Amino acid sequence: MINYFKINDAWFLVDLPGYGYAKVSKKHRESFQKMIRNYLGKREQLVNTFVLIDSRIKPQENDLEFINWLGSQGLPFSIVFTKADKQHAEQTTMSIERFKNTLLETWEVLPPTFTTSAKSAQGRAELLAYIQQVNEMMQAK
Ligand SMILES: Nc1nc2c(ncn2[C@@H]2O[C@H](COP(=O)(O)OP(=O)(O)OP(=O)(O)O)[C@@H](O)[C@H]2O)c(=O)[nH]1
Ligand SMILES: [Mg+2]
Repeated sequence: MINYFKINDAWFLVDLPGYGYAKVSKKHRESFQKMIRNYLGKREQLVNTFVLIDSRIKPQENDLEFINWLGSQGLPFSIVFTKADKQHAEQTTMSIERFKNTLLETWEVLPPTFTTSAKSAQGRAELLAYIQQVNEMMQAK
């Protein structure tokens, strides 16, 4: 399911399903991936993709693969590390550093990253400010 959220009558926030970790068959996962890549690749109105990554886990092959795909297609994206409330702040920092270092093995520059929690609202202001900035840039074009 793709969920569209119309914000301020001005732009859409689109929620796509998880592309790999879901507890479904390999075949199902592959068709999900195809659908998501097709959507992102063909959507001309697309301004930015937020890749949500659980801040507790070590870099997963499917996340890295997807991020590398976005990069190879020249699709702008940012990484949102989620669930920061679920562990000590130092652990979150270490986990995110590990993720960034893994990306730096193949990429020269990192995309914008955000450390967030839906529970504590950590990172909310930063993320909203970023969205506003990106939208203003779009309007200026
Ligand atoms: N404590 C905590 N729980 C969270 C946070 N973000 C999400 N959750 C919980 O994690 C569960 C999964 O959240 P979803 O937003 O449905 O995850 P999802 O990645 O969109 O799942 P799919 O769309 O199925 O891939 C829910 O029970 C949320 O309440 C967070 O920052 N902190
Ligand atoms: Mg979801």
